[in-house]
Amino acid sequence: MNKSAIGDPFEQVRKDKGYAEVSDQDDPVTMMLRLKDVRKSAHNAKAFSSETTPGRIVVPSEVNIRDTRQIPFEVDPPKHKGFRALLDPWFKRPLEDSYKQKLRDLIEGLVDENLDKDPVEIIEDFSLVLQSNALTFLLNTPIDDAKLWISWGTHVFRSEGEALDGDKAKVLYDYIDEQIEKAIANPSDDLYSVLLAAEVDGKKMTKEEVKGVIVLTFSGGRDTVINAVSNTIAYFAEHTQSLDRLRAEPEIRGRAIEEFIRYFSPLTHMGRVVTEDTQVCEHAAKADTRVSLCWASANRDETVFENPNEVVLDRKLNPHVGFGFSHHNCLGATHARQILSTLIDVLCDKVGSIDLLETEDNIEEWDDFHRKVGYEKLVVKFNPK
Ligand code: EMZ
Repeated sequence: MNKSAIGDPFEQVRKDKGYAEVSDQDDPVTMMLRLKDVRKSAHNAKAFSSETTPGRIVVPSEVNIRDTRQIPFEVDPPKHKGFRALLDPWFKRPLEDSYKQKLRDLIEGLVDENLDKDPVEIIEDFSLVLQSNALTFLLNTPIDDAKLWISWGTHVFRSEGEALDGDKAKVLYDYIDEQIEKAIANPSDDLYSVLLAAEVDGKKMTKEEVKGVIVLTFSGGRDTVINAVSNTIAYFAEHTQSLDRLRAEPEIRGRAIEEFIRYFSPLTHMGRVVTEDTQVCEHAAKADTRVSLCWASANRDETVFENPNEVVLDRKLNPHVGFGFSHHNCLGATHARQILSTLIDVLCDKVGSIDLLETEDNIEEWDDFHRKVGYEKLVVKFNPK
């Protein structure tokens, strides 16, 4: 009964010193491991900037595979504020009834298709399909567009194994360039057209800025959502009583979603660049070096969370940073929460139990830290209620 468990490789180092130095493509990273430091630094854009060479704040660094600045994620305040003001209302559309209904239909369809049938491989045949179809709702593009995106596989920048893959990334960039040209020729009510017509701080958005928002929407919400959905299914497979409890107590489902995000931490960490010589946990961090805010470690901080390595479905005090923290908190969080909430509703309504048949873990390696983020392969069988 531990195939669905997500461990915490940072525990000892977090307790002992609070930071860790790891290597990444000749541009080392000092990881911050405690919740307090992570929150404080996320808030302090002057000392810890997101606005450096595009791709550099991502760990592993993406400087070799992209030139486009992702917006608003690689922009600092005050410029960042104008972009968020434009984007926030659009990314809150998942709260609208019609959007919720589309998600419900999609997820119900997927579960129905797989109920009481042969085993289903969740990563490729469920989570990726769900994520890609749901992304058409977020972009407001035809649902059939998802077919092509599904053919790209679970990560747009990585191939099998962990290597960053420039050729694969180019497929996405070329596709987005093409969609932008189409939207210029034939404006519609999709996100491309809305952005192309938009102004930020009195200036029309450039094509490159529009591309930056769209690249982020594709890449930031891809493996993160896939991990969250797959981990939730694996968890219920091993903990039928949790599924039963959520069925009986719908009022705690909201808390359960936050707890899953804390426990799974679909994005391990995100970097910043140090703007002037400073200290991180009494460790000297020099100007122009990289640090990272380790959401996954902060979310297990034993000085904040009681029983941090347990899933407590109705956890009351849960100041997790699974969606980041401060001004850069996740733009797609409303969409992601709505996906998880609909998934849980549909599973409660239709699925009695889930058999866990085969798993192959997806493990990230940061030097000596090996962290499971999800699965390469997850085969289950859904048993009807
Ligand atoms: C970047 C990042 C954003 C990056 C919220 O995180 O997600 C990563 O998965 C991508 O590789 O490019 O979008």
